[in-house]
Amino acid sequence: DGSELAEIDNYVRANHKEPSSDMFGIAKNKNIILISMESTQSFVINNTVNGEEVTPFLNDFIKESYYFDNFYHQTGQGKTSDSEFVVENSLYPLSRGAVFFTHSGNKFNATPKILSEKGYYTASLHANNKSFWNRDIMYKTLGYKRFYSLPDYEVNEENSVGWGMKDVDFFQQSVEHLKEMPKPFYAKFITLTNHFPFDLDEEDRYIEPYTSNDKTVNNYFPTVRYTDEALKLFIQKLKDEGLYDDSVIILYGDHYGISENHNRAMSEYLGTEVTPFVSAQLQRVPLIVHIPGQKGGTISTVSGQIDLKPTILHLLGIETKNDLEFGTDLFAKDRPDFAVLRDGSFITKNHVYTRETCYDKITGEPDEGSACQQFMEKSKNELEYSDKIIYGDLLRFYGRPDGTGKEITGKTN
Ligand code: GP9
Ligand code: MN
Repeated sequence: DGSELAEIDNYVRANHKEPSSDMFGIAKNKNIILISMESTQSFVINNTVNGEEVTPFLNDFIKESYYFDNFYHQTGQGKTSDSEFVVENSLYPLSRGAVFFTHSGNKFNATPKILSEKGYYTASLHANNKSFWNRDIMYKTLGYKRFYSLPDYEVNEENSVGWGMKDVDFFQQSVEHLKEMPKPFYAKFITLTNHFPFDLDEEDRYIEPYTSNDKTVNNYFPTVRYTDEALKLFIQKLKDEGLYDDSVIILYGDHYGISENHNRAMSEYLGTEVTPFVSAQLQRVPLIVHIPGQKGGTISTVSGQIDLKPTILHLLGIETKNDLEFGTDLFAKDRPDFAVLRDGSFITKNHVYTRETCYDKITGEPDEGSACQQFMEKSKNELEYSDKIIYGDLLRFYGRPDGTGKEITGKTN
């Protein structure tokens, strides 16, 4: 009955954190450029392979942006689509299947929908078949006005590799689409070249592969480096077109690129054994937030993709205190250090809990004390509450009829 929704609502209310007054509305009416970086994990940032930087552009860009170095992906089997889901709804994806397929008929209160209502033009850009991950259907549910997919790009033999259009060409052609969009816009770009099995043409290889007996790990580095170059050219183009200063640019990694099947070569590369603790720490993905006029800095709060929605809305000066969601503004002064992964692992300020073991972050060794105990229920609750919202399509009963206040209506069954 409706009490289920009331319980979830109470939990969300109790955990809501007020936005930082310094940051709230700081980017009001600016464009939002959201970039999903395929399979990009944090370990490549400020790192080298064969003595060469893997992400020279991002390493520079970070210096003039906010960089979150303890930011985790929270995806499950729905991979890229799960990351889109969690980022735009501040709800967890499901433990099985892809919510983009299983619940595209639900009611959601996603960032594109909220921003559309505030006068933003909203678009997703991805040079793949529109029905991949059921995006064409789900994007309507999320409130997108336009999906620039395969037919909106000139794709040929020359500018394709692996899964499809090369990132450099994708971004270059996408700028033409951006130019024709009404302002302000919320535009999401999904890169593709750095996708397993990390195929790349010789001419696009800016660095040499790693050398181990694991081809996947070896080839990962040159494709990451290639996307880094594509991003550099894209940002330059935004500057040339006069779009840079009017846009908040947010880059994040969608999910891991190197699975646990490659622990041996990864141990070699990292110079440390990939234990379950290290494996959980490898679920960090980069999050870079560039705000015009802001110097930025590195922020080490433990956080996840679930936190992006309230963060973006607050930067634009839009309140979220009546939204049913599980994330916390990344700039909120008293935000807790916390991220729960979809497999139930969780990370706090000093601990990592994974595979039923609580690890001390500094030593990487099991902590026999009760440090993780207090977060176990929170982790379980959040995932369960989020699942209930999705399985029960509970946002149907959670209306904001006048666009301002929360109102719980009707019964849930
Ligand atoms: C495909 C792209 C990659 O359109 O999003 O999908 P993935 O396999 O990473 O989910
Ligand atoms: Mn992906």
